[in-house]
Amino acid sequence: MARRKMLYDGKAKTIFEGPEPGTIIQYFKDDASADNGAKHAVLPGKGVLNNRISAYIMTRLESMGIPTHFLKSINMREQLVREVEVVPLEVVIRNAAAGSLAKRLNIKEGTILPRPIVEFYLKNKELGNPLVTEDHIFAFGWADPLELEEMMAMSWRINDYLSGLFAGINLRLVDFKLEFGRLYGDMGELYLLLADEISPDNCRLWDLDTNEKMDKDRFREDLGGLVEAYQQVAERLGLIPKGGIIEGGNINEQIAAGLDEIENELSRQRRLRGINRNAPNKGPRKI
Ligand code: ADP
Ligand code: AIR
Ligand code: ASP
Repeated sequence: MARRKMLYDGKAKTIFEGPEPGTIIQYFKDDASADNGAKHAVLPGKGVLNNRISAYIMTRLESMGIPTHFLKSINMREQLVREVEVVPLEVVIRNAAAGSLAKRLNIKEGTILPRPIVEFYLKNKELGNPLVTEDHIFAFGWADPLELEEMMAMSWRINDYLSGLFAGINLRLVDFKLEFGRLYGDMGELYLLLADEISPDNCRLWDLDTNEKMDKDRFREDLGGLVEAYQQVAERLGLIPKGGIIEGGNINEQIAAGLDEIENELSRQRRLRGINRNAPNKGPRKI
């Protein structure tokens, strides 16, 4: 097989050129990082679990009307997604205080917020992904008001849906981070898709009975047992067999390779809603 072209080597994923124009492959690595890469470890099995969890969540979201970049899983570490122009913002939704919010405003970790709070961070590693306001976003052109409105509407719906999905497996969705991307139709019209990944790397998930942390805070706070926790999340979601796929700290490649493929059956027929007012008004169209 010809060597694939690598497009980007990130902290947790490598991006390769896809088989068709407009597609890319996300390869989920076992690398864990925190503090903008200052802290790093390789945790065998993490990539396999995140690939699977994210593929599943993206298809669930697609089925309730959220357009996502996910097309299908290729193997235990790779998935095919639509290539998008990533909006340079991280959208964080919080239901309870934790992490940087708890620290910044001195709120006790776990305090339920009076209402979900949305925050935006600029995706800029050199600056350490700073918190920004809507005014910054519009003034510097990182997104326009229509795009931001669409991203926020999707984020609220995702929060409602995922809070219920995780509550159903006895987990509290404390907070999470989303990334969105722009896709242009052949008439220049603009669509926004949910991109990147949704996994315990970018969601805080606490066991509802014990408050045990089942997400990347296990690594950030040196609690240990990250892969076991991610495996527990995948198991509760019914994505891996009971008993798990980790043996002696390593992934059982045979079981992992035999897991069912996940396919986003809705993505190819979805009639996306263009959000660009200036685009020719042809109504929803297939892409
Ligand atoms: P980081 O960039 O923080 O090191 P990752 O290791 O997760 O993060 O790398 C994945 C990169 O791919 C991210 O920068 C993310 O914004 C980008 N990305 C995610 N989904 C898509 C997509 N559908 N098209 C293009 N880029 C994407
Ligand atoms: N997040 C933000 N940047 C990268 C990630 N993964 C996620 C965290 C957490 C939420 O966004 O995983 O779920 C809020 O993070 P913080 O550090 O701002 O409290
Ligand atoms: N993923 C980011 C980093 O590597 C931030 C985090 O998740 O804590 O620093």
